[in-house]
Amino acid sequence: MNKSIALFERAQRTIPGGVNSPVRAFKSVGGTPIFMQKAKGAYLYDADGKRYIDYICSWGPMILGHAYEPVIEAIREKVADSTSFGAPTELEIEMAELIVSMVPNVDLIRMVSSGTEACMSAIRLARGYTGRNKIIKFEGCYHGHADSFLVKAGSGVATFNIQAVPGVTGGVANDTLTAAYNDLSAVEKLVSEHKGEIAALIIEPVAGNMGCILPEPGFLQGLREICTREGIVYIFDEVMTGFRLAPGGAQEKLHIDADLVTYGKVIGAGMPVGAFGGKKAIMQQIAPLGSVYQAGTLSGNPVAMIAGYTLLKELKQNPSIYRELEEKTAYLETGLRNVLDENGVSYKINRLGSMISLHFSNHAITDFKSASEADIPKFNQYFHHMLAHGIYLPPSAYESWFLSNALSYADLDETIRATADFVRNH
Ligand code: HOZ
Repeated sequence: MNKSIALFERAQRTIPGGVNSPVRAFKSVGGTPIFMQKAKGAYLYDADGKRYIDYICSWGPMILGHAYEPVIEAIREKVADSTSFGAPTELEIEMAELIVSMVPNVDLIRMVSSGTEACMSAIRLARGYTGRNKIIKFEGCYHGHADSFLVKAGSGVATFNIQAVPGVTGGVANDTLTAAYNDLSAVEKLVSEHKGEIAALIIEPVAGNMGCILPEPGFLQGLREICTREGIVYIFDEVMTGFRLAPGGAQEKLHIDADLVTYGKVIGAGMPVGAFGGKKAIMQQIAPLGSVYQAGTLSGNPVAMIAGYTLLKELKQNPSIYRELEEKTAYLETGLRNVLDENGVSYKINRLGSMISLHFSNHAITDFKSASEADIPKFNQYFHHMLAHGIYLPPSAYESWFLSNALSYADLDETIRATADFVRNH
């Protein structure tokens, strides 16, 4: 028996389902989750010491690879000064200044401890600012596990096919309106049916929680126009896209201005960090400036701040990283397309920058419905084939893959070869 099987059996005795976050559970792909021991660069090493090429990157943040030396060194140095003060530090100002210098449309930014917390706080702020209750989100988008977002959500909620989450009250669910991704007319309809009631519209500008799904030309701009016209706060959830698609995230890459932006994961270089920020007129409603209350003992934690600051500074100083990442991901895309085409496989690959996903499908994947009509059982077989070949993909067709710049072209070739091997035998 390998160690992961034994550890999973043991974990289930004290941890619900044996995992601390459901998407790790392998419940939909089947089998036993792999328990990791360490990681370096592009590679993960499991409890038995087996090596995997990593395409999850801790769900995004490891843009420069795992255990990136400058980040580790900075943490080592900072942690000796204390793990938490519960009081302000100069480093928090440096972090805020760095983010404001990198990201368009952020005048003020508040640090929190996760992407969930960032999105939850942004929605409260939008409600406080507008005096309205309802929000619009998109089917298959995932903004963390706060009650308001667990309606037609992506990620684990989609993977486990949970239709309604027990514990989310009817009142909260009724205030969350949903539309299909890329369907501007559905949003127009909601807005006219709920005139003057909608506080915010929140979206993943490139969706990463139903596979990778790209906004169609004009979609995000159309939403911008609706929000401006109707006085709705336009929120970009850049937990995955922030600092990954470009130094200024999707706003910069796609040339769209949001009113509020949320961050997580990347902003802490893998430490538990999130943030929300945006226009001064809205952000100054937050306590202690205003009375929209939001707080956290660990917000701006020094160890987390130094990790994120070190990574973001590196990304700012070396914009060539984005070109290299794009080239590597394009190389992977071309290689996969070649072997899939040669073997007559029905597939769709969606990609923007270093976010990519492969769906076994003969129709375009543009929203949650089309993603769920792809051949999920085939993806599950593919996942296990790749895992057996030392390639660690997300354990669900409803997740984007993330590349790191630590990947070598030899790693990408190995991934393409393993895919060729799969399609020849299935
Ligand atoms: N949004 C991430 C995956 N889609 C979160 C990972 C998790 O839930 O553990």
